[in-house]
Amino acid sequence: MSLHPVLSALGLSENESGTYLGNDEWSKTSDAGVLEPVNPTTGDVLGKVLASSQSDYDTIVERAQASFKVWRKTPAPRRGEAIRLCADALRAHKDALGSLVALEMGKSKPEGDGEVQEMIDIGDFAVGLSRQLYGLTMHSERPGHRMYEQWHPLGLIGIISAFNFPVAVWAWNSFIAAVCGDVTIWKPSPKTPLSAIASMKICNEALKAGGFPDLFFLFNDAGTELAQTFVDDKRIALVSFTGSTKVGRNVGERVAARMGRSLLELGGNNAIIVDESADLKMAIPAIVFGAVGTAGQRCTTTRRLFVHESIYDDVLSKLKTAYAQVEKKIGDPTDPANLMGPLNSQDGVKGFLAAIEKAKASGGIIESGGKALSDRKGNFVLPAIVTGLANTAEIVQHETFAPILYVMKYRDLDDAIDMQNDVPQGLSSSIFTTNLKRAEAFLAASGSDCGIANVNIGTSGAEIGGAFGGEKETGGGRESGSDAWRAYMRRQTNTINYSDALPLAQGIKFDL
Ligand code: UN1
Repeated sequence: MSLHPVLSALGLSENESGTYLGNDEWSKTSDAGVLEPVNPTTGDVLGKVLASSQSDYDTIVERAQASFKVWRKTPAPRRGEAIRLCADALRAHKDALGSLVALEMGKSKPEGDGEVQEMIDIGDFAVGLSRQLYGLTMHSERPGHRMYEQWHPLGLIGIISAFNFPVAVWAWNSFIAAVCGDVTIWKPSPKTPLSAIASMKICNEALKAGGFPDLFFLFNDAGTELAQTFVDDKRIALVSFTGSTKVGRNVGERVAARMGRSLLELGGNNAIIVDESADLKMAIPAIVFGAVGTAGQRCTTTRRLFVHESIYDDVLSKLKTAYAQVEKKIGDPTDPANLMGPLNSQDGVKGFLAAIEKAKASGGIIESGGKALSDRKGNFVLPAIVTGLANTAEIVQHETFAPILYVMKYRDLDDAIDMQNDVPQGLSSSIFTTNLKRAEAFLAASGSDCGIANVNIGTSGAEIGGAFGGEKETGGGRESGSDAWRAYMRRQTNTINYSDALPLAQGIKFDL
């Protein structure tokens, strides 16, 4: 095995410890299993990552608790300074880390760089936020009383992230949590441990140089045992989980059983509606980026398309032309000329092919792609456009984490909105229209039921400034911008009596 140049550019070796224990120490445990992340472009193993043991985990939690005791007393703007250093370090490493994300996850180099940009952006956002963790003041009903609320750090935050955003989702959680005064412990996807290790090294070095305590810890699990310990651990105040609805449901139930908090970012089944007034010069590229970007492995990927019947044939033919262009630019994701890389794993390819078979068996017509590129190494597929299925078809209702776009026709906008809402998931949605009334109808309370609803923008590619997340089986969590920070803090309501009397609320009399 020869070391890939993208790894050496970040100072990584063929054998890495997957456990950051704090105190500038990476675990030397070698009997807890090994992760072997695979290059999805070639099928070759990229390196070996030593997994963490139960005793590593215990050390991490104990050190994180000790760190929290110090960090919670550190003024929030000072906490912001720590994250400013992390964002600056990421700026310096953007190209190298973006390449590693492309290499290990398989997304295109511009999307890998974009993911690192999201980390930088959330870092900047967190720095500003560190001076804006506002509470409200209320008017007390009692004379001589003052009432207000304040937000305190919550404690240890657990982050379980998925392979598709191997670094940005960690930053969304850990940077906001850090300015909130929390300490985070990260368990990344076993498919992308190297991107996680590199991110930890970059940020922890920056924290150390700035004289800050350990805020970020990391462990990697070779099986699922430690992950379960983590989810069940009462010392972890909040578990932020990104992944499938199936696993997320289990995480949510287990955390609820111990009265902990969870933040769930689960599956999506995102749709775009294209009405008869839409500007197709914008709609077509937005649909194609939404459907084939990250090879269909974003939770915000466009999976369903509802097109007004009057322009249906035109849209379908334009899409097929665009897909033919994409097919010419499928290849090594670290080459910036390519638009689409491989799927992250062979399991992903199997899921893609099984969905195509199921679509065909249900009467679906494959208008474009729908095949694995089995003449090449790696996990490459041709993205699929499928017509002829109703929104109610089982496969259309299901999130297949691969580039498959189901295209359907509609006549009335109300029907299109009903269909777009009629799935178990509720993450992202959008409409392409130049008609103000239809745009507003889509955004109204009776419109899209998703956490994200856009006009003349696709379903993927959300900015960090807004709250990110969705309804129904997407899990209800919100991360990133707006007031999502509140999930990482505990609210305390304070009433102070500065009078000489003791009036009770609601005018209750209690005379001794
Ligand atoms: C995800 O798909 O897991 O909106 C997150 C987007 C990105 C985040 C996606 N900013 O596509």
